[in-house]
Amino acid sequence: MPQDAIQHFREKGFVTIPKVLVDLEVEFYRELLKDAIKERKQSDNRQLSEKSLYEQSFIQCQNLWEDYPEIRGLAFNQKITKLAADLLGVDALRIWHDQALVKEKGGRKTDIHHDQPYWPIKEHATITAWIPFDKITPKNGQLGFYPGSHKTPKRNFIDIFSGEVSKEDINKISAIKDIEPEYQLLNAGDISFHHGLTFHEAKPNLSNEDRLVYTVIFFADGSTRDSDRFHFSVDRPGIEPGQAIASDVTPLAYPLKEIPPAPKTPIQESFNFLQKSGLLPKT
Ligand SMILES: O=C(O)CCC(=O)C(=O)O
Repeated sequence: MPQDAIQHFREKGFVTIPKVLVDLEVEFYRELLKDAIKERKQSDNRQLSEKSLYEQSFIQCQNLWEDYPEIRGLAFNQKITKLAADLLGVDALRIWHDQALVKEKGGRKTDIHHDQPYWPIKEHATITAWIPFDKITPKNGQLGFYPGSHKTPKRNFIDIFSGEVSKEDINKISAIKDIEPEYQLLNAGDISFHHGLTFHEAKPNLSNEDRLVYTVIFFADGSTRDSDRFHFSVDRPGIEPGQAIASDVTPLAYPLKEIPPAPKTPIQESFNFLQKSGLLPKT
């Protein structure tokens, strides 16, 4: 890892590392992901216009690593996890969750937000690897970051789930005041990393192709749950506020002795509707 990439990440809260995956890996995982998403979303026949505004930003399938053993090779890829650990400056990482984010052709923008408030993790050593399987241009859902916004430790919960985020709400975010987003050009194989506190957004997909992206979120081993805000990654294994977040739902991702098996912790019945929607694993 070049030192200037670490410097860039620490200063700006994001960085793109070029050519992490070779062409063969890109082709292999692209096909696996497409099949997995098709299977997860097989009962969803809605047109884009029939979906909620949030769902018009992307099709979302979480914890694919559980259902699809071959996708574990990507979620726990040691080239990626080592980069993530070095950028955060930590010795060991756990996976929080993975997800496919397909911005469909014609899909709307992804509203501005930062991620950490969605996660009940007390510490701030969190990072997302955003892995595109298409070339990312200004026309197909390009990701943009607000440089330095991760340095403000305040967590602003932005509700991107229930409709367009209003100008009024955006104006309240002091961490992005007078800052313009920096949009990222990426080729398939390149990986964009962002800190959990970095504000970001993505442009609409004005192209004729769906934009296929897979992301994996990691957090420093030893992190603890800070609140009872619901999250599948801690509520499924019953981790209470104050406890270390360590279970087979969020296994060690770096360093890795061997790729972990699917979690044994069962998925409670209350998650049935999210399983049926294809968001969560089947078993
Ligand atoms: O891919 C997108 O449109 C948004 C990605 C995002 O918000 C994230 O990975 O945190």
